[in-house]
Amino acid sequence: MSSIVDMTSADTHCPYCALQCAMTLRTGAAGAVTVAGRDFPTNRGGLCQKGWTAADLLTHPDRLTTPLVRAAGRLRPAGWDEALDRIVTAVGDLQQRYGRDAVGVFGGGGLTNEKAYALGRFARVALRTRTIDYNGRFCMSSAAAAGLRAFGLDRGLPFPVADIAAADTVLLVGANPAETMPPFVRHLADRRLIVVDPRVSATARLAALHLQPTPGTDLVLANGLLHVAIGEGLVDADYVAARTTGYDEVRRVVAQWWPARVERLTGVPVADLYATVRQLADADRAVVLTARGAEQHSTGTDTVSAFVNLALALGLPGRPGSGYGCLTGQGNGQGGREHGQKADQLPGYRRIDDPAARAHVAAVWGVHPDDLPGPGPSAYELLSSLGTPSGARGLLVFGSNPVVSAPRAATVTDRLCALDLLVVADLVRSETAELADVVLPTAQWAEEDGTMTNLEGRVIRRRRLRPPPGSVRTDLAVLAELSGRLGAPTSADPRVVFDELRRASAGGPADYAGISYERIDAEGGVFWPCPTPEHPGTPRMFLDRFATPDGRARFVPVDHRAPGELPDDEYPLYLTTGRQLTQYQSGAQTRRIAALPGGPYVELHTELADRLGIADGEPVEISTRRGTAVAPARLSTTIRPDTVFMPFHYAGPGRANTLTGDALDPTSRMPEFKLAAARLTRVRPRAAGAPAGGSGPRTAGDPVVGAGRPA
Ligand SMILES: Nc1nc2c(c(=O)[nH]1)N[C@H]1C(S)=C(S)[C@@H](COP(=O)(O)OP(=O)(O)OC[C@H]3O[C@@H](n4cnc5c(=O)[nH]c(N)nc54)[C@H](O)[C@@H]3O)O[C@H]1N2
Ligand SMILES: Nc1nc2c(c(=O)[nH]1)N[C@H]1C(S)=C(S)[C@@H](COP(=O)(O)OP(=O)(O)OC[C@H]3O[C@@H](n4cnc5c(=O)[nH]c(N)nc54)[C@H](O)[C@@H]3O)O[C@H]1N2
Ligand code: SF4
Ligand SMILES: [Mo]
Repeated sequence: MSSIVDMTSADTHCPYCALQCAMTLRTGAAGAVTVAGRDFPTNRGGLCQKGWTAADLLTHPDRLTTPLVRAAGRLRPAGWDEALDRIVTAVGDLQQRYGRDAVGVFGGGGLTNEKAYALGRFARVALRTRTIDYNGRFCMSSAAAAGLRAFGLDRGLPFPVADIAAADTVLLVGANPAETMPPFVRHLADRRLIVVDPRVSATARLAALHLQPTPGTDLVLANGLLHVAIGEGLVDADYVAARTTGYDEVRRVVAQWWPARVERLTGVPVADLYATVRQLADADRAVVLTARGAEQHSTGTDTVSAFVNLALALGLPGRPGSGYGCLTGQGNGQGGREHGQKADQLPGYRRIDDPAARAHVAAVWGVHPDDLPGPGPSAYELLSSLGTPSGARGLLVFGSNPVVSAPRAATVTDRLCALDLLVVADLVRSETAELADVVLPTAQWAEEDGTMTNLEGRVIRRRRLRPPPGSVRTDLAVLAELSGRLGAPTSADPRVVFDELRRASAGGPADYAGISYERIDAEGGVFWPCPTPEHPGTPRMFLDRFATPDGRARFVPVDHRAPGELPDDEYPLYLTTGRQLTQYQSGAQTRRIAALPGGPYVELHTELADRLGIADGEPVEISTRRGTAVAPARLSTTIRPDTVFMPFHYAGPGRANTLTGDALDPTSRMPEFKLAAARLTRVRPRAAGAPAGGSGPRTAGDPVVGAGRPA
């Protein structure tokens, strides 16, 4: 295994998604970095196109190499001292005038554990603000909330990926890993695969059985499946009696969801309900997995609970080789949600409103527990209140590009523009960085050390190949520098930060105390919880007991609720959004990589296209109550005719989040990315001389960028 001293090669993991495929980086003669897949349980040597091309960004001309500060309305290069002084002065001024919570922090699930931890500490100790949340709220928060209430603890997959590869039946709900985690698909080979998706996605094409529900009706589908399981006598009564509570109440709720009624609401044929339940119940080992298609709804937490109820009734969770799991999305989507960048959280997955947790973490941080702020607003609430009397006036963004990825993005963009201070730490001039007062250039994955926690809960090492170019600093160095200037000095060394994280997490639900860089190097990763150096780590959870006070999993009665909005005469279609293979998230990284093709589009059924007179490839206008986007039509015969799909990776006229709404899940505060009522029209012929929109200079009131920043 290469070490950080050997600067010509490094064994590390991909910078993008939570599968964290293992790769070896090498520096060639001319300084170019090559990428090779490396054998690891999650990827078995495979990489997708994004992984293969990840190193292209290291030397990309768009890469930021110096800080930028806004002067006379434009961003210009500046030295670190000028940039950092400007931030510290503005932070002091805003907190003096408006209170400590007036400066906020927005983090990301792609940050290493060390960075996520340092960001939370920076907010609570250096800024002493309660205003901090992160983009994971937009990602797996509904599954996390449902996992917590059922199992008492949230680890996306409470078992290794290898268990999925050995299961007889796998039910995938709202997950499209063929495009979102391609090497994962090899684990599904020869499994009986059932996919629930309103589109015949690339993953649905691999399935033995594809259920194609109306968007937003997954909860009803799950309740219907449980109804069938009960009716067919397939409930595991011994398991339910020995390992769970609350079954009777759930049974009463699902009694009303008889198959014909479920078919009417979801569009899924009764016969498919029976087939699904039989294939799950007949299997020796069965796994139920949810992802964003089921979760990114204002009913997302309850929907996941409904699938957990089904899994519990069939006796799956905590049985070796079986279970329920959520496919976490971002590179460190798991670890990023454990160490304190969440609004309501302290390191080790502790609650910030728990006095014992506050006392423990305050002692590690050397502050008085009363000086730690309380819980803050959730991501969308934080972003949509910026610059208002109740919101923050200053914001520091690390690892997110909300101008493209936040729901109701035009509103969020206007709020970002209303800030007195916007600081963005990024690798490139993302759409959000373009609006900033100060942009801080940070190191890329191949230039830093740290740990990531993959979708399995396995803590792995990110290893540095070479130092960052020019004056570029690591995020940890930036946070340490800012903390020092604000009077709360910390270390910029990832090992030192990780050791502090271990102490802060000790005794908490996500206990990393026994994990060290040396152990990870020697063992190829360690699964949390791992409370002591002697502890072997925990690949499989809940085998003996769940993490609830009585050790039993909790059934949670959940029933159908209407989504934030439904199609009507004015907006007759369902719009859903998601991902395509070659692009990652807001696209700030992958849109810049020439080898990765892409471009916005609207996928619609040929029947709908015929009705509206739309030809394949023709630009169409798509509108919701929030606004209008324009993108080429992509005709298909496999999507539901009442539903259209857009990828969300693009800025400008094709930005999907111009269209999404702000309905939030009441428990997780997850926005409804996967459902909006929409109208589709052909683009009317433009009047001569009118601009095409989006490509001209940024001006106040621009529908895409929002108001310009004040000079
Ligand atoms: N290529 C690529 N890979 C990625 C990412 C990326 O941006 N690009 N991002 C990473 C991240 S952060 C995440 S969170 C994961 C996400 O991974 P996935 O959850 O697999 O991705 P999505 O495309 O968001 O949604 C999955 C599917 O949900 C379906 N869907 C839409 N509405 C509904 C509904 O109401 N019910 C059901 N059952 N299905 C519905 C969509 O048609 C889509 O095929 O991907 C990770 N991997
Ligand atoms: N309509 C719609 N919208 C969605 C979704 C959807 O399905 N539909 N999915 C949601 C989901 S699941 C997610 S996870 C979000 C993601 O959306 P974003 O939060 O925007 O995620 P990224 O595009 O990964 O943003 C990462 C930014 O940080 C930079 N960056 C990368 N690594 C680092 C680093 O180590 N340090 C620093 N300082 N910067 C870094 C990148 O260049 C990029 O500009 O989007 C959400 N938005
Ligand atoms: S599947 Fe995810 S981790 Fe693997 S190479 Fe692709 S983007 Fe990277
Ligand atoms: Mo995500």
